[in-house]
Amino acid sequence: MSIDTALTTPLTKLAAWKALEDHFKKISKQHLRDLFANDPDRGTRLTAEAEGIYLDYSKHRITDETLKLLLQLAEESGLKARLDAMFSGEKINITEKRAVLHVALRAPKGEKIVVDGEDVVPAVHEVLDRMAAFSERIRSGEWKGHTGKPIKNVINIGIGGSDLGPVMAYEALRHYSRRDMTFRFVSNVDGTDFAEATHDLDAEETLFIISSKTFTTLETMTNAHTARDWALKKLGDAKAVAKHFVAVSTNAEEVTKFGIDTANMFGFWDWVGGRYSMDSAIGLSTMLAVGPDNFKKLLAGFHSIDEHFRTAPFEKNLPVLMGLLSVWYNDFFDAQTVAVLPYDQYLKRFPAYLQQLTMESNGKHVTLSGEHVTYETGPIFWGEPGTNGQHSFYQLIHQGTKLIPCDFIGFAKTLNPLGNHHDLLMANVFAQTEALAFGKTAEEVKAEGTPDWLVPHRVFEGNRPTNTILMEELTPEALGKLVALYEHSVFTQGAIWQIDSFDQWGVELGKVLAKRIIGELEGPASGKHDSSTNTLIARYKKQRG
Ligand code: G6Q
Repeated sequence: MSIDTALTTPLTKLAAWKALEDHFKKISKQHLRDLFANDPDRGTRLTAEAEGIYLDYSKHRITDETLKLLLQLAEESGLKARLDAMFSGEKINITEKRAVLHVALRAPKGEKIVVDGEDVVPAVHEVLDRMAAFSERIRSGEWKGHTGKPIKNVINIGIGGSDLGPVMAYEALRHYSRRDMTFRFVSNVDGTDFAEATHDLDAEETLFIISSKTFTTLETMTNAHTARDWALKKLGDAKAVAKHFVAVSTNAEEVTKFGIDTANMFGFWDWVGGRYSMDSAIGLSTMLAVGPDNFKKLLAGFHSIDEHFRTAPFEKNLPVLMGLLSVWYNDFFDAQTVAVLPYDQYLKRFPAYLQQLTMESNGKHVTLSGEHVTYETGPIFWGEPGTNGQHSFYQLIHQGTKLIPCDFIGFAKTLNPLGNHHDLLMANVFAQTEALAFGKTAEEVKAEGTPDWLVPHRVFEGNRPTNTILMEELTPEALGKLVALYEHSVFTQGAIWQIDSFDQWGVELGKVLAKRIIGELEGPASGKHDSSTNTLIARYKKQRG
């Protein structure tokens, strides 16, 4: 079905949607205990594997019929046509009239992706090559700071998409990073962020990467100017900027105005959304940390899942399956959130990264044609690494009144073999998904000798759905695969919901409103706000003194 045909029919009028509504009534009360008992092969059958990612989706509240209808929904929604449109450079971000081509950032040399009549792949590789050459100069010590010392500290200044990917990737790939160098990330306009990131660093050995697609973002530009003052105060010469500041941006004019030579600027393009940019030049800090070869492996991982998403039949397509299951809970079970639970300490920032990827992409209230949606769109994403979360919020997932589908992510091999730590960690993954699915009945609790009055408190209803994502080892390649898996799952969901997953008008409003009030904090108050805002501004100014 073409995109246009798909979009002329509202989602809730599609045959598959109606069939799913009826089907939901029939199976919503079925328990995973019974689904497994009646189907001994379920745990091997309802799984999919591609590019080293094993996805077990058997512990979901679905039957073969559910899957059939969800796949039919994907067909009727025109997912294939939308996916092809993205890969071929069509302007599918319709509100910003932009192509959406993060997949081009990891396309190998020689592939061809055309936007506005121009093949963009050669330009992608030209920037990657410049990044690699620069990284080698910094890492080898050939690049010297203003006073002749090699660079030992790298600080990325950026926010949102220009921060969350780099921080997440640095933490995730710390095992592969240069241990004799320090990497820090400043995002918040709260001066504390900058002060703490720099207080123990020597400016002579510090490089700032100013990462901003627009080079006009309030937080980033404030931090960038503070960084320049900090560096110049210590280095005492405006010429030092050339050796201690580089920029990652699409805005050469503003970069020049700031005082950074465009020879030290790494570009990207308007068809890279901020939250999809960690594999563009925005990943410069990642490349500096892990080296160009590992960065290439990261890109290769992304690309392998791009190809899988583009070519695999939907019933075996990991991002499509994950996206459809997310729609199933979000729209039929009314689940409000999804918990992402990586059982790997290196992935501690992965949930925060996914929060932006998923919520900024699919937190939309109108369809592509501007109609208010009549169904739920993007769920709230949240999470923490296991096993830490087990000792805090898992209580609510197990015994609370809310249904929270969870993604458990684990690796067969650890990067830090220490005694039996890894087996203990992974035992918890398997135990948690088992407990969430099957729970513990009153009979089982009683059989343990629990007094009657305590039995209800110790019952676990189970029937809590989970994905288990198992991979061999957390390598740069594996990280690329994992991120691409979620990117394309987000795409799948957005396509079904008929929304623009690639704009972010909700973010723009905050940027405008804050600018208006800054003037009032620094000058006379306007008194033109509501009574609450007027009072808060007045009180702040009085207490601030
Ligand atoms: C991401 C958003 C947003 C953006 C930041 C930073 O998709 O657009 O998070 O990345 O607002 O923008 P700049 O890179 O332009 O500073």
